[in-house]
Amino acid sequence: KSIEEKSLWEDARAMLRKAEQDGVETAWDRLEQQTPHCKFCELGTSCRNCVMGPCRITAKMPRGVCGADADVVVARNFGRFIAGGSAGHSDHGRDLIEVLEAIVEGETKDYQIKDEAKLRRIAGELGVADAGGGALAAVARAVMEILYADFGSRKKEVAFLGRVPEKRRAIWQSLGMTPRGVDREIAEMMHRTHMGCDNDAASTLIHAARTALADGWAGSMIGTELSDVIFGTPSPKKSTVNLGVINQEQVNILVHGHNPVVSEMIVAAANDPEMLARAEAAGAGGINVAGLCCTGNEILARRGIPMAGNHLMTELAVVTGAVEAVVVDYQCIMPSLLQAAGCYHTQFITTANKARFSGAVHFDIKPATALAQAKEIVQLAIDGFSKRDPQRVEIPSQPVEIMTGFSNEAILNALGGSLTPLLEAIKAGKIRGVVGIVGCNNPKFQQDSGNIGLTKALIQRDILVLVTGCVTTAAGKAGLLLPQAIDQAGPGLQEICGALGIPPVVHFGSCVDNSRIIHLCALIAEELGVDISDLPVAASSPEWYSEKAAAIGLYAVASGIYTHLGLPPNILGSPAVTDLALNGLESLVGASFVVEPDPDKAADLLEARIVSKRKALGL
Ligand code: BF8
Repeated sequence: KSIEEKSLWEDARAMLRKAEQDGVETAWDRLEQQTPHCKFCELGTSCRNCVMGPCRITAKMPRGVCGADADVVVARNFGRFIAGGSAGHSDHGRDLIEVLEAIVEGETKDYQIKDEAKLRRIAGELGVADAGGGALAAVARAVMEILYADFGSRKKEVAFLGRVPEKRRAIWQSLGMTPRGVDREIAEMMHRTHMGCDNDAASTLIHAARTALADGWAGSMIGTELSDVIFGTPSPKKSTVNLGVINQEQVNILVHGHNPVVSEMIVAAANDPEMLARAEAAGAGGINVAGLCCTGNEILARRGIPMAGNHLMTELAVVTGAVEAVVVDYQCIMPSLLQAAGCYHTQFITTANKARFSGAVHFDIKPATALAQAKEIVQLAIDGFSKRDPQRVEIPSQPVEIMTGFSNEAILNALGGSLTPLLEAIKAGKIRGVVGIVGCNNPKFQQDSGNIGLTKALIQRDILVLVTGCVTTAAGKAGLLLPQAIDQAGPGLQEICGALGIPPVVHFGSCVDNSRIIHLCALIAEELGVDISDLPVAASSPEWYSEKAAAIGLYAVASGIYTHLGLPPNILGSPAVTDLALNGLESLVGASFVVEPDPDKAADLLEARIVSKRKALGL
């Protein structure tokens, strides 16, 4: 692939050229080495679940040693894939409960409850007595206990199930899909996929959906809601995006990973006057914290901290040669970053015991000592500033301005406190529908071409786009997260977004914040007295790569949202599983997956779905 074919962006292309000169290997290089991929793994027909195997299923060898056929093997592999993704988001959510516990127990002063009103609102929703007037610590403790219990076994259903429209709950109930405890569904998925358990592909897939629902309506939702409680609920603000946010004159610290528990402390430490004085004493013009991937989305939405890049920009950010430290927590952190950092003066700093990288500087960040530890990390970055080699620095591109900070609360606020204006705009066809475009980069695609192609095609058709995760950075770089981007939208969106002063592409946060989108869909469905599957809404992940993205896709579908993927998961080796994903789920949960790599064709499919839903609603 030429450099132009690898990425849509000038900042990426410049850094790909520099990486070649500097001898830094990137994901694109490794993809080339790994291509062609193992066909059995691609089709999902290889099984490594026991040591009678490993087995490969083919026409000539239609069963593994245990007797499992392609359908069973593919379903088992996909089930475990979904369990992995659900575990990632949900363990992230649990870490926030632990921080809330540390606050409640008085073990930390570094974290506080920033959005008391939201905590009380959630407490009321969860049935906590005296949620509005009780002592804050007692209310917080009660919420903590209820949410901890969401990870256990002795539950009939997860705590936020009350947010799900009744019609949807009835569908789940009839299918045995109602999510109980997060850990329970994940453990049961591992159990079912052990040799000799669930040998019915459809049954395994139903449980995969239940596991994914436990992610969306519990693990991720807890992650979002408690992050808002502890760090504040996002509200609209301006920021900037792309590699140009790296500052030549300053100590540059990039935070990467997912949980705001670490990145928020790094931001706080970098703003500490003493640390700033030390940076100046080291000859720097200040301390610049910028984000990568989803923890970047967290501090972008809440604090307006600039975003350096999405998934495939993480290595390239280091290639600028101007980064003193990359501070990571967990998920989506390429192990290669350690080698890339080693080519420059960049320190690679890990902060979570569950995400260690051999050779990295490690801090086991704990709530009680988080700020002091974050200051130590910032000090390491300041110390690194003098080691930067100016000859090897190249910062490409000028930052692009963006508008960020949309949450359901912020949307309601912008609408004057009720969803009615939004529903009226949808009914009048000014907003014909809403699509959440979410997820990743994958070097199998030209970086962000699918993300941007689809976003532009939809807004032209008066379909409002909500973005999260790595699509945020893509949309931002393309100038689509600014109110003036309504120029590129259809007349209806121009009118509505113009009147509200919001962009036609709305940043809704990180990947766990897809829970905001399903919650919003549930609120709209309730308001209209219909099911989520009746709404003119859809989801898409044009360039997805991860287990987590698959879990998001599956909880969207199981929640009734038609979901487009730019490439299929590794299931094509089973016609039965593939047919269920693309067709059969429609009759079960009222939505299915559709796979289409071409963004314009994908836009046609999503538009057609929206048109049919509008028609069915009499719109
Ligand atoms: O959780 S979008 S590449 S960073 S998996 Fe990862 Fe995909 Fe980015 Fe956020 Ni989500």
